[in-house]
Amino acid sequence: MTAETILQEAPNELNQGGAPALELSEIQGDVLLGLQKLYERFVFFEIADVAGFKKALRKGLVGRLTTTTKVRAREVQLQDHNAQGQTEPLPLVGLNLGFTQSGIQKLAPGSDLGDPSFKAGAAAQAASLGDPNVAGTLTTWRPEFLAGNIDGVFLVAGGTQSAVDGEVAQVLGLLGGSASVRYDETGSVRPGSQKGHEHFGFQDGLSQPGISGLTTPAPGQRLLDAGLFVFGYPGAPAPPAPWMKNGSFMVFRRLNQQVPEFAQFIVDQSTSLRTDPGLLGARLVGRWQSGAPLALAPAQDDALLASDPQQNNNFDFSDDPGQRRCPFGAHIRKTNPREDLSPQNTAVDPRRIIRQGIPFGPEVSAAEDAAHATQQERGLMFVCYQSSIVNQFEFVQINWANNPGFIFGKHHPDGSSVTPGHDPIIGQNSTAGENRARLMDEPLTNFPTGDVRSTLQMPQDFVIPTGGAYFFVPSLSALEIDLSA
Ligand code: N7H
Repeated sequence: MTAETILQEAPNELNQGGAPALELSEIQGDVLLGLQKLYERFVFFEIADVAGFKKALRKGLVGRLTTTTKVRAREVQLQDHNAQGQTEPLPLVGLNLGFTQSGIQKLAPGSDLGDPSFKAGAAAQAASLGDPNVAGTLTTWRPEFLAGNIDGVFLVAGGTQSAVDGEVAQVLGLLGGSASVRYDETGSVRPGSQKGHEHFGFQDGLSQPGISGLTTPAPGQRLLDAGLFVFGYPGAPAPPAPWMKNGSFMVFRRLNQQVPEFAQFIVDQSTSLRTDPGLLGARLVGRWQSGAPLALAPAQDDALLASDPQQNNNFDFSDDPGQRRCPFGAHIRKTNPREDLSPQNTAVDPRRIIRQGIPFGPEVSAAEDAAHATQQERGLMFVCYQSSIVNQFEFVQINWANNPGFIFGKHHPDGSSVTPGHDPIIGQNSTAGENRARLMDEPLTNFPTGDVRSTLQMPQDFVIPTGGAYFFVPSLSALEIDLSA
């Protein structure tokens, strides 16, 4: 089927299993499926002239936004393009738009969107997420994210830098003087064989929740209520405002990654623990750099398994009660413990998020490699979508990743109890001021047998938050009618 046929045939509204049809032409395209992106520019802005901004919305901006319907059609267009052996990226661009609490107040004064963390804003919440702070004052955030003047963000994504820049120029032209750019940064997919891998070298974007009414689930992929991610469907909190239907909360976090330091740490620790560096890295993440999960490939990497979507999520940890395959503290087990909490995942499902981030910053230079020290910032522009920031993103970061006791009630095969430790990738320990040292249990594998007790000491952070903002990403008709009324 070609992209054109999909465009003509794709229903804008889908229905599956009795659930209300998803209004795909109302939902912005990054939320459920993700804008197609090799480059993505985040343009954070302040609204200077509310009437002028609303006029720009009605006069052209809303019409340029990329819907979920369009993203689906482009998936087919890109498959066609790749199947024809084309290697040049298509110059497609996608545009999405979200607003912070202050932006919403300018456009719809007095609105309460019902999420206390959205209302407080990301900067106010960051200390409780464990971001480095002195008595609540954030010490690693860029000043632009602390100035309190970000009202919204344009996400401009595409296949080439020039296509993205061209779209940003169009958007800024339509805005005229009604908004001023407060921060602007471009992320990009990493080059060559690292395409799809984040800066520590691990394949990203492998495990996403399935959406009822939209996804044909792969083995091991849970099919969840759309309302966990978009308002107006089963599973969503009751929206205080009717115009929140088909909208979603977006969390943006600018997360620096100390890549040369992380690489050297893995080398040093694997030497002192007498283990293989590739395996040690995999035990921190729960997947090999290729993406193969330790749950299915506990002893050695398996590139075929890694690249097969029918296999690479087909596990639930129920056959690994003693962390012989995957440590309880590994990043993917901490952030999605699957059957560890309850049979059928019922305790985990309400915490899931849809992740749509992109790396930023240059590749590690030879000088950085030699010095084992970061000289140029790089990391992940982390983006995730949910219908409750409090119960989803923040719950996972605070109660799971940062909590050394989580996953609770676990035991070693010898029956002794386990403290899994911090998530070694994103866990933040701000409980002892400047001493942010963290631990993770069982960096050394006991697969298939063995009873060696080991602990990984992590004196430094490898992921350092440097900014963030919480947004509401409204439906297209909310932008056309309610917010611009
Ligand atoms: Fe994580 N990493 O390279 O280690 N993440 N993450 N993440 N993450 C995942 O499944 C990474 C961050 C989740 O269902 C993979 O797509 C890095 C935050 C969740 O199996 C890899 C950073 C939060 C999953 C990484 C970072 C999460 C997940 C495996 C920051 C939420 C799915 C590939 C710089 C609070 C788990 C994949 C599942 C997967 C990495 C951030 C959450 C490789 C480097 C802030 C829910």
